[in-house]
Amino acid sequence: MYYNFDLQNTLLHDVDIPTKKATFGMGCFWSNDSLFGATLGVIRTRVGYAGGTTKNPHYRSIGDHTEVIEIDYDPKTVTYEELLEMFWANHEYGLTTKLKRQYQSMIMYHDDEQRLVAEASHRAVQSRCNETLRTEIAKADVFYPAEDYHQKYRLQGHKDFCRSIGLDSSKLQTSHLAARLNGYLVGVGGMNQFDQELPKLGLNEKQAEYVRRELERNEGGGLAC
Ligand code: MHO
Repeated sequence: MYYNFDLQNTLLHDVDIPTKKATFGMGCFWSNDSLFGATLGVIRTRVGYAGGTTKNPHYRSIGDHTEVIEIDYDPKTVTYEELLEMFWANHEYGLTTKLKRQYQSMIMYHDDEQRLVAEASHRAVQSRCNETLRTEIAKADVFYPAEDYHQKYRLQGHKDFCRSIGLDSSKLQTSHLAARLNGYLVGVGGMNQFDQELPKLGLNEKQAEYVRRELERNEGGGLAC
């Protein structure tokens, strides 16, 4: 495979393969969106509110809902077990951490298989953890997508770049490229993975250079909200 620097490439917004869904609440959804977006096997991400009873939650009127990320993943490339490992490794879930309902630690399963795997992983983490886990496991119910400005939040900070890849509101929750860039731009995924994926993402050389510069600057910097 070679990389053509001159031709106008097709940007990889749409990936049409069979996917499964995973839904996690693990604190502020901006950072989780970047974390999972750059994970191999993750096809699309969107952030929103779920797990509560109040109707039509919004960021400023979230009611009893929780900030969650909904992931469309290719189960042939990444397993639910692997996504759960990332879940446990990337947020606070001890009962002594006092957090509001907005940031509840939550696994929302989409089928019985996911439920069993989630329950087993909960037991395994609990057995090596001194405090009681605050993580809830519940059946995925209504997911309310968050406002556009919360989707791919880190990527949207790069206005001109977003314009250059044609990112409009119709693509914020569906674009594979946007999910990836939302991670790479803050240093998630790493340079090697970015360079390997570059030929299929369809970025031109100027865009690729922009991403490399940001990736290098932010790598290892953490994902604070
Ligand atoms: N520290 C951020 C959290 C945003 S998040 C989407 C803020 O206060 O705006 O919960």
